[in-house]
Amino acid sequence: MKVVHTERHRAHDPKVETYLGVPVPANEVPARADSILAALAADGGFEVVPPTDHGTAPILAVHDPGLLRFLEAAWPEVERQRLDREFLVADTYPTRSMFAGMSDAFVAARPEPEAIGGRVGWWGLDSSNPLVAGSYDAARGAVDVALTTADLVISGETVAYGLCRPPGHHAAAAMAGGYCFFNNAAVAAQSIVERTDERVAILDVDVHHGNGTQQIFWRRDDVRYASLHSDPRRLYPFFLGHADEVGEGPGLGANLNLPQPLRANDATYIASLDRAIDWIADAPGSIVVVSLGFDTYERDPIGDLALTTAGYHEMGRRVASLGRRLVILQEGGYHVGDLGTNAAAWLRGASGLPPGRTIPGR
Ligand code: SP5
Ligand code: ZN
Repeated sequence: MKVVHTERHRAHDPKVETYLGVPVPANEVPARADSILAALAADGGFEVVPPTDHGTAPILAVHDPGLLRFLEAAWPEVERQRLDREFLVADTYPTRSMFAGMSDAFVAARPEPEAIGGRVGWWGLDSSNPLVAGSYDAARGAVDVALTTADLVISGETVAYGLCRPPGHHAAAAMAGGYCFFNNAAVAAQSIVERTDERVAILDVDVHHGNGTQQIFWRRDDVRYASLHSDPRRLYPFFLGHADEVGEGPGLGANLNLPQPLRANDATYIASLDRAIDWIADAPGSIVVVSLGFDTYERDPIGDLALTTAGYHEMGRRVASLGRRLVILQEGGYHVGDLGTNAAAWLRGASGLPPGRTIPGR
């Protein structure tokens, strides 16, 4: 299997994030990609290839140009003002209640602030998403990885894996958040729709609901979105991801959320996965974009489900059994020690290979 990867991700190297206002070690770190690459190299069945530069046009096909302008300008502005800090997050957000009673049109006409402190809240979901000196460059690299993975599949590979870092599925059209800056999977899906004129499905198996992907395709029927995730009553992103979110307008019925119970095991989870797979099989299209997270893992430090390495192999096997070509893109997964082993297991399953010797005896 081809693996698309670039060292550009290293530029996004936050040391600290904040959890409920308290500094804690960052979770979304370069060592995640190292873990995956090491496991795939040890396996031997993977060929690493670099991405090609796709420019900003595919990003602007799903994102507000203001988000791109902000992300590009944010760190230079921190430096220009000589703000002495290692990362930037907001203090102040345009929360819905601030605009209660005001018309949609009036709210939509509120101007983007000029001050950096206002802009970072305007374009951000949450304060545990540190933006650092190299975040923009790394995020551009992750989009190129996603698009190159889509290119490989469009030009004939049955499956390819993009080691995207930073991840993407929390990023909405006009919002970064949740360790995500650009929505890699949404950009790839949009590009596939444009270039194949086919419908595309996105299957999101990160432990968190992909609120950004859902938002981008909410009113569309050409990209359907299915997500398995921890119930948002318990876990980030808290405000979206419930089972009654089914899309609106032309997109009505093209969004499927399958919230999972606390500590869901392989059997429980895979029963839901089979539902999502059947739902995708019901619609036309030959390509599925997989938002692949391993924060569903039993030892993940921020998730609350209990999947195992063996479960990942079975998941990959079942997703491949759809018989569609797969553009597999990395999202979350924060148990750095076991991340690579889990990725290798999933990808071996998706390739129709047995679990293999990279599975530990544990
Ligand atoms: C792509 C992805 O997986 N994004 C996840 C974003 C999660 N943001 C909230 C993280 C809060 C971590 N809190 C750690 C507390 C452990 N008890
Ligand atoms: Zn996640």
